[in-house]
Formats: sequence, structure tokens, C-alpha cells
Amino acid sequence: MAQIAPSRRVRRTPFSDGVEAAGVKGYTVYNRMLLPTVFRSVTEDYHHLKSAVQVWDVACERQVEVRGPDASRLMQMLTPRDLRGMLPGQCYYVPMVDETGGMLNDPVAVKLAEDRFWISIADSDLLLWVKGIAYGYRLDVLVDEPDVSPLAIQGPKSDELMARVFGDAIKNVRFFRFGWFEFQGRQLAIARSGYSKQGGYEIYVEGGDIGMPLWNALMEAGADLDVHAGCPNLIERIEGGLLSYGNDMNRDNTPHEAGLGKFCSTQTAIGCIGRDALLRVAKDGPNKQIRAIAIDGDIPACDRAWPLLASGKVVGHVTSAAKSPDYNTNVAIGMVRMTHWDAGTELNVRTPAGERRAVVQDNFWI
Ligand code: THG
Repeated sequence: MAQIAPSRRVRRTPFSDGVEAAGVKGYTVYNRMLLPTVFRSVTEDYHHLKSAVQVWDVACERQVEVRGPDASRLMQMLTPRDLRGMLPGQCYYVPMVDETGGMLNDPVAVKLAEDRFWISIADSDLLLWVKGIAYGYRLDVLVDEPDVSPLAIQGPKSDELMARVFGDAIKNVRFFRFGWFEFQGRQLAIARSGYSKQGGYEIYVEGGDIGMPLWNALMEAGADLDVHAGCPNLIERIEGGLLSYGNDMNRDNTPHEAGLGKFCSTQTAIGCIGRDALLRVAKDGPNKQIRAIAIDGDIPACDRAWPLLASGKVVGHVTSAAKSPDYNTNVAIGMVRMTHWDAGTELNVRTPAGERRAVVQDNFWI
């Protein structure tokens, strides 16, 4: 494929110099910012992620900061997940929906204080929606995009690497919690989270000026751990069932269709926009839903929805797919109609390279 034309409209990140020095071979654009997609090869990156430790430039996971007396009220308007029990120091994976229950984003909410949150967004312009709601309801909050850039440390050796740079106390941070740790005189929020199933951390780097010093410190500290620049890995995230907003679901889908019903507590999420619409669909359940799907044979890159067919009729679509070395099949994510979503159901998938056999799985691979 041709290269991405560099321009000011496609934002670089505080880590882009390090990413380039590490030999990045491919980029996508996410929240109008560069996101690396491959360093050595997607397959080599995959094996390395599962065996060592990687440093990921995920600055494109932009933060929408919500601050002020009405911050909690606004946050609850944005999501059907009940936030009443959320404490400062916690992160929540929160579906966000419009007034029809259509998904607008699937961010991680980070509660910094009773009156201050970061919404760590997936690839949609959520800032505009949040600013619009805050203004329209005359809420007493400030909504903006601060100079905060997540840097993810992922892989089985991430504990060891992080302890070397931030001290052993980092190992006490629990899943989807964060603590404050010092680097070069600055306090950084560091969470145990990240867009892989290999374990790791996300450093919310506040102030782009310390981006490269932190990148270099991690690379130097982890030299003997075989630390390498990495990025969210297509194969590993499909194996793990980590959804990609805009690929696997969008505004046409409810959280229930996306399999995110477990992150909704719509009944008690009083004040949530789209609550009535979601209560209706939650009652009967969705008539199509995300499924893990195994596909036989050789497949091209999934850059469009591939129809899933049963006796020639379309019963769903594959939205992400990749060849998995560890599972000796093509792993995929698709949206399947309820008539055909049971585990073991055999379908055909129409790829641009021809039809392939596809089997609905009972679960994701990891
Ligand atoms: N981390 C942060 N921000 C993000 C992402 C991230 N913003 C963009 C994108 N990723 C948002 N989407 C997701 C999708 C999945 C998860 C997090 C963000 C995730 N899911 C776990 C799972 O499904 O196993 C855990 C969910 C839970 O149990 O609460 O981590 O990755 N900062």
C-alpha cells in the first residue's frame, strides 16, 4: 500500500521520534493522530509481545478531560455503566451511547478525583459530543483535550521493566486501578491496563516534553529483557476479543450487540442519555451479536465487512480477521444474527479472495 502523506492534520505524538528510530514499518490514523501498526512484521511483533515486553505509542488514545462540580453528573449522562461506586484511582471500561442507544465510543474512564475524570477515547470525535452535552445542559464543567499521551508497556516481562524504572511498588497496582509514580520530578498516573491480554501498564504521560526521556529510559532499562517498540497487535487483540470501535462496532450497534452488555447497568444508570432506548433492547436481548469466528484457508486483510452466508443468505459480517500462528486458524470477530450465532454453526464467509468456511466459536481464544 501507498504511504500516509505527512501533514499537520495527521498529528505526530511525543513518542514519534522513538517510534521512527525503532524502525516503524506501518501506521494507521486514529483520532487524527499517528498509530503504529507494525514494527518487524505483525507475526514477529505478535510472538515478541507474548514472550517479552513492548513499549507502545498509544498517544492516539486521547484524553477528554471533564473537570468541575458537575463532572460526575456529566460522566453518568455519557454511559449506561453505573458509576456511583467508582472511586478515585479506578478505571472503568465504559460504553458510551447516543440518544438511540447507538455506540459513540468504548473508552476507558479514569477517575482522578471526585470532580475530575479522563475519558481515554477510541477512534471517534467524542470531545465534540461531550462539549455539546456540557453546553446544552449548562453544566458547570470544563471539557478539553489535555496534553496527556498514554504509553503502554505490555507483555509478560512488563512487571520487571516497570519495577526497574518506577520501583517495586508499581507491582502493587491492581487491574484497572492506577497510582501516581514519579519520573524526572513529575507525577504520572500509571494504570494496570492496556489493549492486550498479555498483562501490562499504561502510563498517562502528562506533558509531551518528557515523552522521549521516558521512552529512552524504558528502552535502556529493558535492554536485557529484549524490550522493543511495539503496538496494538491485530492477531493478539482478535484472539483476546478486544473490540475495535469503527471496525467491530459503530453507531449502528448497541452495546448489547457489541457484547458489552456486561459493562452496562442501565437500570441504575440514572441520567444516562439513551437509557430508555437501551432498557428496551436489553429487555428482549439483541437479535445479532459479536462472536468469535474461525475461518479456514488463506485470507486477505479485512479492510471491509465480509458477508457471512448460510445457504446463500447473509446472516452477519466478519469485521476483523487475521491468521493466528498459535491457534493454526484464522481468528476473526464478526456480528452474527441470532439464528446462526450458536457455537459450532458452520457458515461461509465471502472474502474479496473468495468464499471460505467459517465456524462460530463458543468464546475468544485467550
Ligand atoms: N487503554 C486506554 N484507552 C483506550 C484503550 C486502551 N482507548 C481506546 C481503546 N483502547 C478503547 N477500547 C478498549 C477496549 C478494551 C479494553 C480497553 C479499551 C479492555 N478490555 C478488557 C477486556 O475486555 O478484557 C478489560 C475490561 C474490563 O474488565 O474492565 O481493556 O486499551 N487507556
